[in-house]
Amino acid sequence: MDNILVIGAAGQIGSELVVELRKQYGSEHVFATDIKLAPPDVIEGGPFQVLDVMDDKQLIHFIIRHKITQIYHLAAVLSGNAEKLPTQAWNINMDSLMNILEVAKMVEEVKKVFWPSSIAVFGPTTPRTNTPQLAVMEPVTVYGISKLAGERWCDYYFNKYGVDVRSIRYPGLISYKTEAGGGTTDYAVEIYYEAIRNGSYECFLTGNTSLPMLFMPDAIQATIQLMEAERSKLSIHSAYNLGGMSITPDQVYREILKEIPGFTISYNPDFRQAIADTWPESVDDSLAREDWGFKQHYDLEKMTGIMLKEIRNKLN
Ligand code: AKB
Repeated sequence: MDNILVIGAAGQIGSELVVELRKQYGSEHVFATDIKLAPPDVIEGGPFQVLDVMDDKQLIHFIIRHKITQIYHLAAVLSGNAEKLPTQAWNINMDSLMNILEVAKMVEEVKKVFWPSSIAVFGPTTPRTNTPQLAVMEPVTVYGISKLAGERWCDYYFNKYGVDVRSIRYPGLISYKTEAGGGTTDYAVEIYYEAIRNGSYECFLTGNTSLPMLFMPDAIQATIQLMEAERSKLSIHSAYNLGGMSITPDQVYREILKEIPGFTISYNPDFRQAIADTWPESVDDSLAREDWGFKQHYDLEKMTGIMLKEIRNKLN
């Protein structure tokens, strides 16, 4: 029986992944951890503990004590925040990953590791449409540099030590449960909240900035699917491209407008525009589809209906 450790369980991905993993593996087998408190259903639905992934001794004790066999390491400083504190972000993103890779190398019971990469690994010299899995990669953000270095380390630990580490280059993730924090794609979550709260939204990207995005249920399903895939089927041990839907703020605005007729938007691009301008507009994820069966179920229209309904329920 697997015992699963989720690091970053209070975050945008972690808070939803824990709930899904507990349905599939049993509540008592999924250990949610974070340095801050997680949403009530994560804390009450199974084991939850405050754990700092930067503390390698505490980490290894936890893993041995709870006979952990799979680790999802989701804690990271995202692109926007990383630009404000570059050296701290680099240290957090890299040291935490190295702690996890070392533990997985040392503790034989740990069979698999998941670590999220991002479309931020690409840069201004990468082809921006239908970006291939293998392309020029010259990221210009601290976050992107840390994700690219992380991918290389994952591949290294796989080849050198046989650590079975799996990863996805997530596009922007859109969800209603936990608001995103400090990313360049955050507008695509904020816009729904502000449409309901205020009926207006000031967007920090221009209306025609096209970026790949994925609705959280698709991202959670993809993540678990990749972790459950047969190792022999996987041809990538750095991180798989994942595209989802390519959308602009203007398209999201128009979709919301169909349900909230008075909704208004204004554009006031900030430093995140320069980041978005270096990222792909769309991504070729054919390898994820071929190797482990990735499928996208939600488009902009379907997602918008659910986002508005769920955020209304939450705010009420
Ligand atoms: C960010 O905007 O920093 C993240 C990402 C695309 O990795 N959502």
